[in-house]
Order: sequence, then C-alpha cells, then structure tokens
Amino acid sequence: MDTPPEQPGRASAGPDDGARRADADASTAPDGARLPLGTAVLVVVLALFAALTAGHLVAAVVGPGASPLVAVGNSVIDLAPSWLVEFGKDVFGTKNKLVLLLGIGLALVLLGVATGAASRRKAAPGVGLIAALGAVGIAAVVTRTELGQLAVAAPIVGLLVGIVVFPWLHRLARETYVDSSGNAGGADDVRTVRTGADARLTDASRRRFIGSSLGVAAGAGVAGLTGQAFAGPDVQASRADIAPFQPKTTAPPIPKGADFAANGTPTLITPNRDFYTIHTALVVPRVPVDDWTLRIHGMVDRPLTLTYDELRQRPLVERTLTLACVSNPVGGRLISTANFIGVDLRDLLQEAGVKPGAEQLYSTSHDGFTAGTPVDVVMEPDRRAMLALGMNGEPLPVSHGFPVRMVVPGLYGFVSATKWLVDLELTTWDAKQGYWQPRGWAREAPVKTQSRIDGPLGDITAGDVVVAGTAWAPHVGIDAVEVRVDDGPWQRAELSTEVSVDTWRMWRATVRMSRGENTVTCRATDRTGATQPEVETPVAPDGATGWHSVTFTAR
Ligand SMILES: Nc1nc2c(c(=O)[nH]1)N[C@H]1C(S)=C(S)[C@@H](COP(=O)(O)O)O[C@H]1N2
Ligand SMILES: [Mo]
Repeated sequence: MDTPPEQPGRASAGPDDGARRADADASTAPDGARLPLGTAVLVVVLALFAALTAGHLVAAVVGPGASPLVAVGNSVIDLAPSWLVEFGKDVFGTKNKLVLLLGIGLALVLLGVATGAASRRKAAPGVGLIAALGAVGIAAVVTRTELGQLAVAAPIVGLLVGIVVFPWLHRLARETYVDSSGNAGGADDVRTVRTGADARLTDASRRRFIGSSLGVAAGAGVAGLTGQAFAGPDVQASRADIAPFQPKTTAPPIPKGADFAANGTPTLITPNRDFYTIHTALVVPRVPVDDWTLRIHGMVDRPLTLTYDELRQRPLVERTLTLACVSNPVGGRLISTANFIGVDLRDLLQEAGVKPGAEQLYSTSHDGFTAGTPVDVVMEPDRRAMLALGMNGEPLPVSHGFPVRMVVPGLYGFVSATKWLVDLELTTWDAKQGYWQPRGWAREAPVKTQSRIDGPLGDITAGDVVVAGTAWAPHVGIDAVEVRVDDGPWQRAELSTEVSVDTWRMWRATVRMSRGENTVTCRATDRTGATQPEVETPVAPDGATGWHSVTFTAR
C-alpha cells in the first residue's frame, strides 16, 4: 500500500450525523481535540508503565528494593494491619507478594482509567497523577531504611520518564483525533473516519501515534525485563525467610532508669531504623544466606568454612553492645546501641585454633572492605566479641551487614565491625592492612571516652533546667559525668543505671540558667579514672577528643 502525502483536513463522525466527511480545509488546532476514552486511558497507562519500568531498571543497579513498585509494595505491607498481612499469607501462601504487586498494578490501571477520562483534552490531570505517584514512590523509597542512599534515584528516574512520556504521547494522540467539525471537543463516541483523502493526515498522525506507543511499550518492556534480569538476588526475600533466633543466652532485660529519654537522651537500645549507618559501598551488598559462606583461615590449626545454617546452629548469644564510629565529631551522633544476636567470636576462633604469632584478625566483606582487628583483643576472655546475625530481635538489616557482621565491644567500627562478612584470616600486621589504614587512619583504635549533651529540647525558661546527655567509654565503663554552665563550677551529673561496661550511659543534671545565653559543657570520667581531655582533636587518625558544649537560650 502506498502512503499518500499528508494533506490538511481531518475526518471523524459526529454523534448526530454519522460518518460525515469533514471539510478538507476545516483543520483545527489540536487544542480542540478530545481523545476517545480508550486512547486517553492507553496514554496514561503507557506512561505509567514506562515510568515504573524505568524505575525498575535503575533499581537493578541501586538495589531491587528501590524499584518503585516493590518499595510501595513493601511499604503497603508495613502499613497494613497485621491481620490483613496474615490473611494474605494464609490465602495466597508464597504467592502473597505477587498478589500484592498485581493488586497495586490493578489499582494503577484503575487510576489510569479515571485519569484518562479526565485527560481527554488536557494533559494536566495525567501529569498530576504521574507527579503524585512519583512522590509516593520517592516517599516509599526514602522511608525504607534498608535501602542505600542512591536508592532514591530509581523513583526519581521513573518520575522523570513518566513526566516526559505522558505529555508527548498525549500530544501525538490529540494530533490524531480531531473532531470532524473542527470545533473544540467532539462527542464521547467521536471516531475517525478512515476513508478518502480527508483521512490521509489522520492516517499519518495515527501512524506516528501508534508507532510511538508501540515504541514506548516495547522500550518499557525491555527496561523492565532488563531490570529484572540484572536485579541480582532478592536479599530482602532471603532475610524475610530467616526463622526467628532463639538465643541460648538472652541479653538481660533493660533495667529501669537506663536512659533519660524523657530529658532528651536517646533510648538505651537504638531501634534498627535509627541505628547510624556507615559504609564505603555505594550500593549495599546483597548476599542471600544461600550464597553465603564464611572462611576462617590463615594462621589457624583447622581452617573452617561455615554456611549460614552451620553458623546459626552454634549456641547463639544476645548482647547489648554500643557501636561507635571513629568519624564521630565531638557532640556527634555516629554511635548507637543494639541487642546483637550471634555467635561468640572467641569460641569460634578457638575451634579453628589460633596459631601463636597471629597478630591480626583480618576480616573481609563481600564488597571488598577490610578491617584488621588485634587478635589479643578479640581473644580476651571477657571481650564478648561476636559474629552478629541478628539485631534487636530481627535478622541484621541489609544496610547493617546481612547476613553476618563482626562486632567487637570497645573498638571503633572501622577496625572491627565488618559488615557482609565473608572471610576471616589470621595473619600478622606486616602482611596486610585494613581498608582505612593506608588512607591515614590508625591501625589500632579503641573507642575514646566521650560525652555529649542531648537535651533539653524545646523552649527553656530561666531558672532550674534539667540538662541531659549521653556518655560512653565502651568496654571500660563510665564512672562520672560533670557539667558546668559558662565558666561556673563543675557539677556532678546523675548517671543512668549501667547495663554493662559495653553500653553507653546517660546522664542528667539540674543546672541554673539565666535569661539569655547559657553555654553548657560536659565531660566524662571513665572507669580507669581518666577524664576526657579538653583539647579538641580531629577525628583522624583515631577519634576526636574534646569537651562538648551547647549554648541554650533561656527566656
Ligand atoms: N563492609 C563494610 N563494613 C563496615 C564498613 C564499611 O565501609 N564496609 N564501615 C565500618 C565502619 S567505619 C563503621 S563505624 C561500622 C558502622 O556500622 P553500622 O553501619 O551498622 O552502624 O561498620 C563498619 N563495617
Ligand atoms: Mo566508622
């Protein structure tokens, strides 16, 4: 069939006059066109499809959980009442996630139908829908703490694609469907007439629209399938499958008075979603337990390779431990406390048999990060170092090292707390250097005694004011905290109940504040009797020192 050149004139049937041919000169601005419902819906649905698959493709790189559909699905599960979630599992079994995603897909199609009906003339309602759904996708991703910092790229790219594709297809569609009279807006059942010369322009723009739509559908399909193929293992599914841990030794219950949260300090246990996160990986490693093994080798009598099940079948212990980052500045918040569940590291190393001369426990992460920990510290009988599988009753969150990480009380994380742990080698200091050591950080890095002011929060009235904060000297213990206002005398603060020397401790004190500015300073003394030095040093190479001060304004 040969293609006639484009000619002005469009044809369609009005409601009253059947298939009436339009005047060839009565071409009209596309502004007047009103799309048939089916076409308007198709354009919305295609744009949504393109947006979702583009997000899915980006998610293959930044983490499968960042795929907008997946993130929204997971958030729906979190927000849904538990009876509903249980009901879903009972009725649909292992297919419950699929059913949920199909349900969200159906909801999107229904939204597409409603929005399509509203976008028959103007693109604005469709653009509004895509923007709103984009915002939902972004919100779902940023509130999911298990996803990395780059995860938000997935819904953002999806939003951008949707916001470009929709108006473009909408315009192409409107150039195709123009009502026969040339008047703005046709009837609901307006239909193009595809006869004779008048239909020729329509045919050309129609071909353009159909071709573009098919192109979008095909491109989106390829993006979605590629995203699926490269997404890698679904680590969230692996994590969700972990049976609850039954520690042989549970952490003692948190005593009353272990924190002064009412006065502005953190709670003694940091909820997983609030636990500070530090890692060099741009994309969080995804290591399902079935793919995981741990090798213990080097200067040992009996090298071991353990699967996840072999590790978790060992006696599990639960310990309340504070973890601190060397990069925490004075007053900083890169410190948190959790009930870690796992196996005792010393026991495990004794089973492998550490050879004399082994100085360094060199741990390697799935992502290549390494840390060197002094063997003599890990092997101290009361050090309580562990390989953690769980955190606050759950499997480790992916961003905190799922499936297994190291935790050594009293040492900064960069020399001890390797996440996504896959290899432990006993070696000498000369043989290897941990990741941060050649970058100017210390080889051995015990956590420095520190204290911080956290409260009061909110308005302050001059007079007696309760100031509160946090102090830590992991594996040593805090013995005292003192505070002063401006250059006044040091005053002893009340300490919260001690849980163990391996956990942080809170303090509070009633001080007198005058109207205007009051600079409060605190300092801690640890169980060795040493008081924090006043002199401020930077975080590199082995942790900041200095007293924390906060200026409060009282009214
Ligand atoms: N694989 C890996 N493990 C790592 C790191 C890292 O960059 N990669 N950072 C370490 C540092 S510097 C700290 S302070 C702790 C932080 O652990 P968190 O993110 O669970 O708080 O992890 C340690 N383990
Ligand atoms: Mo750190």
